[in-house]
Amino acid sequence: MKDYRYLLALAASALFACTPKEVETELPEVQPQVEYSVTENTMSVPVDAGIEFGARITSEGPVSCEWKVNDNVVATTPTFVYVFDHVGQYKVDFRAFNKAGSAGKTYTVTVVGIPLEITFTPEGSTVNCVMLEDIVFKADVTAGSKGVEHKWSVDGEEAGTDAAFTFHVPAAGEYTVTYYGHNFDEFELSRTWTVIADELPLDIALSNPDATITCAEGTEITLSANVLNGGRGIVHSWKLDGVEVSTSASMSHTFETPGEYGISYDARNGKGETFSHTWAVTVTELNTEITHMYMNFEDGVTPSNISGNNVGGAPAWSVVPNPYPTATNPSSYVLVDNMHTATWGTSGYMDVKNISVDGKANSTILRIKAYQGANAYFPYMDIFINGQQRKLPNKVNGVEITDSSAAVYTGLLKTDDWNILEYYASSVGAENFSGLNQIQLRPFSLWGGGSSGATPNETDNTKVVWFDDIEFVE
Ligand SMILES: [Ca+2]
Repeated sequence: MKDYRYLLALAASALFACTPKEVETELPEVQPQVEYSVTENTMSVPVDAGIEFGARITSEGPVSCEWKVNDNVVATTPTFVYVFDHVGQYKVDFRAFNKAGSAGKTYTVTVVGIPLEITFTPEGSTVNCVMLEDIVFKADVTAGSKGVEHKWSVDGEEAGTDAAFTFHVPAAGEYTVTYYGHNFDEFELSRTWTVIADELPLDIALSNPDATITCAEGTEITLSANVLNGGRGIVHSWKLDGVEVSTSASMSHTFETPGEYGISYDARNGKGETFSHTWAVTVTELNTEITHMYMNFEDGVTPSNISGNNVGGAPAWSVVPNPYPTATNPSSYVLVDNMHTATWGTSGYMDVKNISVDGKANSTILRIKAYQGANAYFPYMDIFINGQQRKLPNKVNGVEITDSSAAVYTGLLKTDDWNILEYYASSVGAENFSGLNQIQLRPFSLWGGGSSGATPNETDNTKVVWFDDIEFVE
């Protein structure tokens, strides 16, 4: 650069001239005498700058001039400007001729390029991030931008050729990001970063994210943990009632016995992040019953094999629309025993005769629904096996009666819903109901089997009870 400025200064201040041949009037007696604006034979100049060369002829007479760059004639004037557009070394020759001879000078010109200068982003050589993050790398060229070509690579694989490169970190791990750039003058620059990608925070999807599990006895429960992120160094621990049963990503257990259980899952990864979940497990008795519906009255017709009390000369029993449809019995039609206008004490008996239904012989339970509202009755039924035996249900609304008393039944019988009453064949000394042809319902019975009071009222003696769904259960 120093040489270059010196050269230009000389070029601007010197006086240069070659005398045109046509004005030549007399022969020169000596070869040309020349002064040069630059006396050094070597110089260094920057590429693409215009360089002025000059020669001043000090001798008398006509002289021809010729400038050559690498042996190519580029000018025939004493002064010329030349642009070196490529880096390299050049030979610049000047020659002045007249009839007496010639004089000249040779320069060796070194044309230098402009070094590539880049400001890189990120600044440091290590980039810490988490997986799946986008890291933006930039090469902002601040000098020597002519003909710059960029090349980015990740672990040796070419990844981009623009000035900016976005690296989408695919997974946890370590990566080497390399930049290589060069410009027209073959100046090069390279840079390397180490990208250290951590995992995402621990995240686990459970096969069952609920807090409670209900299943029947004998059910195998399988739970699994699908580690979505942060699984490096993970340790699983499944516990059943506090006892570890699995250290893999899943656990299975067959619950043989009804009851309440607790399952817990704990996970911890290599960074110490944790994940926990607990399940309250309710194991119920296996429902293996097979039911055989005998009568549900849904055709709206009063069956001919039912008989009982008359009131006012007409049967007290009939099939009617269900006045109390509830979740327990949402059906359309039911059987009613209506002796509301009767003025005498009665148990309101109704016979169901000639009972015939498939499966009865295998059944051990006779089940019937009854709606008795607030009536202070007890649902006696006469079962015609081994004679005529008057029985209360063995199970009311799913609760088995083990200690029979008026208070127990009163406590179990619902006043605002249908009751599910179950009578066991065993209660009349039978293994099953194969021998059953007749039952007699006595819905208005008092404790001990006696009849309800004579005068009806709306609180505990309406003398109306509804029935539905007579079925046998294996
Ligand atoms: Ca019904």
